[in-house]
Amino acid sequence: MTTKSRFLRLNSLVSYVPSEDDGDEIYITYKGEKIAPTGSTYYKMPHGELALNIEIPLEQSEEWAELELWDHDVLSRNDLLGSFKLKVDEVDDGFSAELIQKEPRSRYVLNWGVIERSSAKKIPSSRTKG
Ligand SMILES: [Ca+2]
Repeated sequence: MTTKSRFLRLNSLVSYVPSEDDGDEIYITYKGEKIAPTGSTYYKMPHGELALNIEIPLEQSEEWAELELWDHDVLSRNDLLGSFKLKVDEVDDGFSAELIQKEPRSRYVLNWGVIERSSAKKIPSSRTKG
């Protein structure tokens, strides 16, 4: 038996106005955990578009996903720039969401979609002691 799994796909992040003049040091969290970038502390965000190509598994019943966009700072606390609230109950690619700003100087747009994919049987999670 195969089941279908939904994934939130983050296509790219576009910076129109960074909060810092030389560009922000961006990372993204979901449910309190950093999901991007995976290989480094942050993306040095250029003006323009940054490809993300990240997929996040969604719960079957999940209708909304909220992502937080942070700016990493070395000398002060990291700034929460704002959040993206995404309605993920529909399978479709090619959505855009504007950052709901916490930090009024910055303007970002996230290009995203929801994809569905057949997945193999769940691996049994039972374990034997020993
Ligand atoms: Ca910074």
